[in-house]
Amino acid sequence: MVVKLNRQAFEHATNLIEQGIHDDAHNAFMARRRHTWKRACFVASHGKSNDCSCSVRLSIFEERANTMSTYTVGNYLATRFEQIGLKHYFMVPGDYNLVLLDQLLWNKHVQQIGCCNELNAAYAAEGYARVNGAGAVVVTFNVGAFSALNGVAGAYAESLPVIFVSAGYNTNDPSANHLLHHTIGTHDFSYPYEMIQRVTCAAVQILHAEDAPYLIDHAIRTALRERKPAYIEIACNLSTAPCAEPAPFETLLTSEATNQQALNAAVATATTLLNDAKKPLLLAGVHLRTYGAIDAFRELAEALGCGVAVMPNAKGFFPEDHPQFIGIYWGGVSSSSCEPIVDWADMILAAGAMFTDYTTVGWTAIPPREQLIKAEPWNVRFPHAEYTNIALADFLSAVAKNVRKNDTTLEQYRREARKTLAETEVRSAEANAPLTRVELRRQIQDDLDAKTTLLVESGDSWFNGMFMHLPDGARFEIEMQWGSIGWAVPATFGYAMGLEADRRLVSMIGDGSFQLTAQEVANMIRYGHNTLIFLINNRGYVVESEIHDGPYNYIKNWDYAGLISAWNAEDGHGLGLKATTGGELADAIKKAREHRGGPVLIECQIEHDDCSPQLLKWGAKVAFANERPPQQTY
Ligand code: TPU
Ligand code: MG
Repeated sequence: MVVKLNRQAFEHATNLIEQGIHDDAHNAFMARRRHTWKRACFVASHGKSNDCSCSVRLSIFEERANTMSTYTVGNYLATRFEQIGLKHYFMVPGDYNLVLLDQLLWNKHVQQIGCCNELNAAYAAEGYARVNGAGAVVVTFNVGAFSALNGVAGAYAESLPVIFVSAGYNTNDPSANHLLHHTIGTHDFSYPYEMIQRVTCAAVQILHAEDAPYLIDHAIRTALRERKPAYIEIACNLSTAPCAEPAPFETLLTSEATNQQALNAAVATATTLLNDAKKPLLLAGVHLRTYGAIDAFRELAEALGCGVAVMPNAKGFFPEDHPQFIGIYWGGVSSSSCEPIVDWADMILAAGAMFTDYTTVGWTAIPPREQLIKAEPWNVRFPHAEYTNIALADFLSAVAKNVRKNDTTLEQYRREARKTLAETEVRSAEANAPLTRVELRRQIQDDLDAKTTLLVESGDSWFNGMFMHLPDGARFEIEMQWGSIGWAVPATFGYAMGLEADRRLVSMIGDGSFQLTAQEVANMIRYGHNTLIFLINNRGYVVESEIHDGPYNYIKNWDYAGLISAWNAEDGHGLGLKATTGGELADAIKKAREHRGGPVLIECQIEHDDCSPQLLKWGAKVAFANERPPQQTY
């Protein structure tokens, strides 16, 4: 048999065989060049070129190749993915990472999920980490990594461990003085790694296969410990290189331990301050979930018996049906009756709180230093002392065991709340009347149940979602620290990928934000997610209009509901509906509840100026904070 060989492919195959690389995924790839592969096998085992009909000798060689190396660098990473609890990872292929993707496919327990672009893939991994504890995104060299960067930085800001994997250049290229595609066209290879280092808690470059186990483990261990993204770059010619089998997963996990002396001192100080206070109050912050302190916080709340307010980015971390819940504390835009009680308290224990311009309404809602115990992930700040090396959950739980009951702030809240109850009741609108924000909110509120996660995008959706009541068991997701519009669609996709089978996901997304990353709805259709999206079409960037208006806040309208049929193409089962009245919305929600096999998008059309009163107030305060003139320094 005379076989015409492609010289380059032949050399590549010979090279791989010499390295002992021969697995299923690689076989599938090589099927297209079967003859070249067989000839290379034969030459490798006989040292000369010949007819490759000798299948017995060939299989002996293949067997040897298989036993020579059972693990590759890519397999190692795939095993670690599985061990950290990933059932999916998100990716976009590119020539540098194709072989790595083959190597990851080798692990059948972790599914590869393609996204429309790398920004979406990173957001999807971030959304997945919210529900699953960790996520991963795999991209190609530079062009893929740079696109993903916004989502990775977002995961850092939101404290979510996302393993960010990129293929790197071939290890031979720097010394060969080569110029490469997907670079800025210089011989400098250092800038991507340096840039990514700034938004990850650990960044490693695998340039030698023997370093892979240590470096991969270091990155993953740091990400899990610090609850932040970590970067792993694997040279494109190393993912198939032989590699040690991963050590047992337990060896990877190390947790920092609380310093017992510091804990004792901090608990004694906190107990004295809380017991001496007349009006103690608890404030739940965003880090409670990140650092596994939700249960300990509740334990402390029940021991203290006081009022419990929740910061906007911690909504859902203390049950809203709990008798001690007094609402969302967000300064001047707090839920009804909450702000006066927080202002009235004389000692506040803020657990895992982050006081930023957004969460404090332009720095107008920070409890005074002398009335604040600020329990942070690894330290506790008192008015006159600070103790470090204390895990948040350990601290809260220990204080709970020492503190005396004092329900003064809760009793006062109940008095206040009785006064304002009548104001918050909302009656349903006429079915044929044009849809309003109040009616929209009322109907979405009615649609929430204990199995729902409500995910809200930046914009007025924050405010609409924030002041909805979460039934016990319902969850809430918001990206308040990073606040990048376009997050919600792909994060919804990623979150739904990791969601428990008996739960449902409802997302509220503004028209402006939707336009950034809309195409990921196509993948919700591809994977048959039963997600419900309320697309709030208020014709533009209303949140920006309320901070500072101008012509730039008005955008091209789209037929949002109509997009679904385009994305369905020949095989999808998404459903796009439009609601312009309360009656149409009620009808659409009913249809959405019954729909199966794909997402439902309900385009809700409301007036541009029909926004939350809280947004108006918040927008004015944030604008004021933004517009502070530069300080004179002379
Ligand atoms: O409800 P609404 O109209 O406020 O929401 P919509 O329509 O989604 O508009 C959001 C407008 C908005 C912008 C333009 N919110 N924040 N921004 C600024 C911004 C720009 N680019 C990114 C990536 N993130 C941002 N937050
Ligand atoms: Mg809008």
